[in-house]
Amino acid sequence: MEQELLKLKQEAEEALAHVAGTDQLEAFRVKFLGRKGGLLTGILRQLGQVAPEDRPRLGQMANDIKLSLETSFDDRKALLSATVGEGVGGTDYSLPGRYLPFGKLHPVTQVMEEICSIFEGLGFAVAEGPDVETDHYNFEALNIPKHHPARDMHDTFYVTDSTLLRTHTSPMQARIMERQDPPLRYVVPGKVYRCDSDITHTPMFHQVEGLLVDRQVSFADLKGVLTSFTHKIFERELPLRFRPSYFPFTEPSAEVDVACVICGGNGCRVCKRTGWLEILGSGLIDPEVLKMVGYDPDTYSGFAFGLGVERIAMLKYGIDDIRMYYENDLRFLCQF
Ligand code: 2NL
Repeated sequence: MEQELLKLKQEAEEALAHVAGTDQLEAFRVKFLGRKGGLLTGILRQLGQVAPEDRPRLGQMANDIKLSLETSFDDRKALLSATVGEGVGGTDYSLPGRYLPFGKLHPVTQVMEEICSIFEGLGFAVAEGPDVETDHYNFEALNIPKHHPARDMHDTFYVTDSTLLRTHTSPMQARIMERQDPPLRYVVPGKVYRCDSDITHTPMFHQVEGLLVDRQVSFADLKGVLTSFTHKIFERELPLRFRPSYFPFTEPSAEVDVACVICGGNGCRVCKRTGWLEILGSGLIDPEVLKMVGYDPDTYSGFAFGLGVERIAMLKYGIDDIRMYYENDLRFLCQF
C-alpha cells in the first residue's frame, strides 16, 4: 500500500502540473481527490484490510498525501484563475470592468455658467450671495419700500418678519456697492424664489443679474454690453429691440427683446406671432439706489440688468415646458 500511495502522489503531481484549464482541473479533482471513486479514496478504503500494526503509519501517510495534493490543487486553481481569462467559480477576470456612469451638469447650471463666462469675457467679476436675505437688502436698498406696489410683483416667501428667500439676486449687488467704490463690474448668478407655480413659473428659478458703475456710464454702454452678450449666447447676430419698461431700481428701464430664435422674426407659435422674444430686463441704476449705498449720483452712474436662466436655456435649446427642468427625467437631462 505504501508503494501504491507514493505512486499515486507522483502521478497526481505530474497530472496537476499539466492541468491547463478549469475543465481539466475539475477532471483532476474527480479522478484523484473525488469522494466517490477517487483514487485516493479507493486506497483509504483498503486501510481496513491492512495489518493493525501498520495501520496508524499508513493512515498518517495517506492523510499527509491527501493534504499535500489538496494544497497543490488549491494553488493550481488560484494560479489558473489569475492567468486564464475564464476564472473559477463563474468569474471571468478578462472581462472589462464596469464603469460608473459619469454625472453631468444640469442644463440650467450649464447655461448659467456660460452666461457668467461671457460676462467675464467682457470684464465682469462673478459674485454669489445668500439665498436667505434680509428685507432690507432684497427690497429697501433697491428702492422698494414697504407698501410699495412693486412688492406685490414679487410674491415673496417670508422666513421671519424681516428675513425672506431672495426674490432676485440684486441684494448681493447692493452689498457689493456698499463695500466697494466704483468702478465696478459684477454679475451675480443664483437661485431666486417666488411663490408662483404654473406652466411658465416654478417657485425656484435661476437668475443672473449684472451691474456696472463708473463715471459717465450711459444707456449706450448698456446697449453695447447687452447686444454683445446676446450675440454670444445665441451664437448668432440676431437683431435686438430695447422696449421702454419699469423697474423700481432703474430709471430709465428697458426690456430687451431678441428676434425670435425659432422663426427669425417672421412670426411663429413660440413668439406668439410677434417675431420677438423677451430675454431680459435692464436700465440705468436709479439715483436713489446709488444714494442708498453711499455713491454720489452726480459723480457716478451705472446700468444693471437681470435675466432668467431657465428662459434663456429654453430659447437656446428649444425646450417648451419649464417643468421639464425639475422632473429629474434623465432622458431629458442627458441631452445637453
Ligand atoms: C428682470 C429685471 C432687472 C436689475 C434687474 C438691478 C440691481 C441693482 C440696481 C439696479 Cl443693485 N438694478 N437689477 C435692473 C433691471 C432689471 O431684472 O426682468 N429680471 C429677470
